[in-house]
Amino acid sequence: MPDHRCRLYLITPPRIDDVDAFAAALESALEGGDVACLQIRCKQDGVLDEELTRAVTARVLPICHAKDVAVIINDSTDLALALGADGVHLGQGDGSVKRTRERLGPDAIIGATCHDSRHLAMVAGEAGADYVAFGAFFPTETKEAPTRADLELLSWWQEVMELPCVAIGGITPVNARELVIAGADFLAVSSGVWAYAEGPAAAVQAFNRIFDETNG
Ligand code: TZP
Ligand code: MG
Repeated sequence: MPDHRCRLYLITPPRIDDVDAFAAALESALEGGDVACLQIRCKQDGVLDEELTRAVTARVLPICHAKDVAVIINDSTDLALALGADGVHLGQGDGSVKRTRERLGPDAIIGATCHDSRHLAMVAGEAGADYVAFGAFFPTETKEAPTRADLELLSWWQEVMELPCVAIGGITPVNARELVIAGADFLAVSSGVWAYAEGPAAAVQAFNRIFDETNG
């Protein structure tokens, strides 16, 4: 059993057609229980939609900050800076962690996609990332994930490293427990919350129940 409580790391849905409707779904989700952060990931066919990122961020920043939920921008340090977000999530092609830290300063949250690689994760940690993200743990339709990560990677990381690790990819309340037990510090979830049959609030509640039950 992990000796700390795992937390939920929300990712925006793959499509947002109506920013106000999404804001309402987010408010509902945050009523469901503890959420550590929201990653704003607005991409169309793998390309960052800057305009939508701006619109979504402006709309949801006050909602998130009222609940102490950090806002993290996917891919773009420029946008994170321009929009006053709390941090940025970098893919392996989104710029160096070191340079990003220089630009955003010591208090910003910087996360790094590390696929299924211990090496990439150690490099990101050395460079000053606040967390490393591993995945995909399960099949997902939200993104074409190039790698599959396994539970052993989480357990190894948790045992050897202090830096928090985030598990991502196809996570739902049905399959989350094993990731928490293996040592994930955060579960990053998109469709498992927004497409949950009983709605986003029930999904957040279900995840938090699992975190409570698996907290050592
Ligand atoms: N990176 C690896 S898998 C993934 C990302 C952004 C998608 C996560 O979305 P879902 O719907 O929780 O699988
Ligand atoms: Mg990216």
